[in-house]
Amino acid sequence: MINFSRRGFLAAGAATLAYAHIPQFAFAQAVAPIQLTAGRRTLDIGGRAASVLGLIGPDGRPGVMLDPGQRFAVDLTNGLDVETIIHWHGQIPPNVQDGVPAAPMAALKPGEVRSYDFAPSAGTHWMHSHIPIQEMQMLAAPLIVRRAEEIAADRQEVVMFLHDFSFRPAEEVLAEIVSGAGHGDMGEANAMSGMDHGSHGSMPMPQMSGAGQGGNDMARMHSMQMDLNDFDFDAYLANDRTLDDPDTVPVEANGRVLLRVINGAAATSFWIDSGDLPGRLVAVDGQPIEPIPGNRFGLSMGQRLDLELELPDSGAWPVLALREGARERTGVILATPGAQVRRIDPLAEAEAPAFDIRMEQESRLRAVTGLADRGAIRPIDVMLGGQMQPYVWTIDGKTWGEHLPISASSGDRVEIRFHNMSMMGHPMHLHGHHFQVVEIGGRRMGGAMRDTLYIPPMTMATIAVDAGEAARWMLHCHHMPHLSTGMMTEFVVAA
Ligand SMILES: [Cu+2]
Repeated sequence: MINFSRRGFLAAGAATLAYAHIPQFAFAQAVAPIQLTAGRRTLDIGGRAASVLGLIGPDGRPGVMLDPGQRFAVDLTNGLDVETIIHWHGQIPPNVQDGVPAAPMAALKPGEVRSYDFAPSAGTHWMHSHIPIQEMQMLAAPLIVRRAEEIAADRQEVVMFLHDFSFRPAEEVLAEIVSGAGHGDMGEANAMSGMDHGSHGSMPMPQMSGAGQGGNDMARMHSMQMDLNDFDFDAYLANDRTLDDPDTVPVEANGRVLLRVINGAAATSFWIDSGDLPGRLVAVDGQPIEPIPGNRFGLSMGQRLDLELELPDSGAWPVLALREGARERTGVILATPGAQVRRIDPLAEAEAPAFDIRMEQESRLRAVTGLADRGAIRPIDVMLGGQMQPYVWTIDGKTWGEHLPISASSGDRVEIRFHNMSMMGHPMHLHGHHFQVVEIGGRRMGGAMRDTLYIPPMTMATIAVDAGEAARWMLHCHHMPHLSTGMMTEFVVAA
């Protein structure tokens, strides 16, 4: 292993696991910034060359991994021939470093280099362009910040980064989705368009009911066709590969693995299925939860899951990501030396179910460390609306530009109660904060700490957040076509 005599290597800024055991405080300030480049790369998808975007770190691999105590000190180079800007998803940087075009910093021009420097939040996070069309082209990568206890744990860490991919230009894919010609069940979706889609903050919602409470109205809503996937991508990728040629990770017999799953897809929710391997869900969105045993957990766009897996002996174990409501799947293979790896069909025999339509998974999550109790708070109601035709998705009946900001003062406890009045689910992401899920369907809970909460169709859930830096922070849906049509508002924090 590496010892102190190799500090010259560290100064090169390579953020790899190899030196993870070296105390960082001794020379953290001396470490040069990590060089990160937004550029173009070529993948092999089913034997066909695919030109995609990417965020390449100093070791030539996607993303950044930081040690405990290490600052997020990054020089980002825009190696593209178009403007870009990168959002550090799950981090709480100073607002000026948050990475939204013109909010407040302009995007980086081609060739521009910009320096970032802040104390990062630990956990499984990621980074991506905040321009939807670029995120769809895979301008996205892992951003892992390790905890001291993770370094001490006798556990191998494996990252599984998910994406959906089309050979067609992203502009064309987006245009087809937005035209309503994608697919999905328009007739049923239109059946909902007679409803009020939430243009009034005070609208009554008699049909709302809680997770698992399923009254007649709720049953009726769920029996109507919800729209799960509004585009059939050409491939679903785990670590840039399909199951035709999957990422095969060498593991030790009888070992323990921490699998860090990141859903970087533009418009696909997945179930993570570890099959024969017993697992435990130990964190969501990089935040520890009280562990839940199981071998199948799901995540929507923007969300992360940390799964601890126990390897029983030697062998090869696929860990699959199943596209919700469909047969497509992707995944990685964990294999001990010499193990026989059998091929897995990228198409399952049966469709995977819809992801968490009654928030049953979310309802089971409990934060290890939640927000301090500050008594009853009157929630701010936020309506999520929209439909397939015209393909417009709204927050409080508005799209970006005409949006109604949500206001708070720095240090205030705020509760935001999302009402999804549409027939698609919306993974809602708040910038610059970690929030706690405190209510699902009217039932209070000390739920998970997160930065992205999936609100399924015709469902209501509440988050609590302590308003942070006085600034304008984005609150938006992480479904990229939804975001591109303006499903974004601001959480405006006053001093
Ligand atoms: Cu959405």
